[in-house]
Amino acid sequence: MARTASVERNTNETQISLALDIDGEGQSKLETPVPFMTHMLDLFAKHGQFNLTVDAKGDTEVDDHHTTEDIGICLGQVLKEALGDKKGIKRYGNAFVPMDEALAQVVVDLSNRPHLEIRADFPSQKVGTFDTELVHEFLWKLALEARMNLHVIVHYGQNTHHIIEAIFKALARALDEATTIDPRIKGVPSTKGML
Ligand SMILES: [Mn+2]
Repeated sequence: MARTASVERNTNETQISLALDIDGEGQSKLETPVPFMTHMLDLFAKHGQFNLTVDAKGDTEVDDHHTTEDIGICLGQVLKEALGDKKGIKRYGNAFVPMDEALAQVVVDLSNRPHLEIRADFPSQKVGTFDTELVHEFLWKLALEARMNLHVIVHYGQNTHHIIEAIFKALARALDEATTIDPRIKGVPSTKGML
């Protein structure tokens, strides 16, 4: 069964259509007014072996906040929907990714219990025109809507672009692992019998 989902979200602030194939080939088709997020979504798809389509418009004349946040909401929603009943998935994922001098670790549990822990310092408040505090906003809305437990630890790093890029690559790899179907796992990987 195809593990795909799509969503359309239209508000006075943003208009987003987003589609995800968990079992993809790392291909992305991205139209967003936030170039740094486009860059992050592109490498997220690539390193997670997901296929991702995003067509986003938003009130970036205000700032990138609403658009970044709402892409996070939509990505979380389609991830949850595409996973369906979660039968046979590994559920947990852990990935370390270095990017030059920066080292990020992301650990996920597709637990149906939303939580974000983030241990990361961004030396710069901006990367290009992008406010780095929006990384937290994106990750929290993603975790909330996907109903996953998401832990992000940046062990060290100096360059903020490198740090954020390492986070998104580690997120992709951790989610790739957690969503992988393991033929040894029968049913839902929880002693509760459901996730
Ligand atoms: Mn880069």
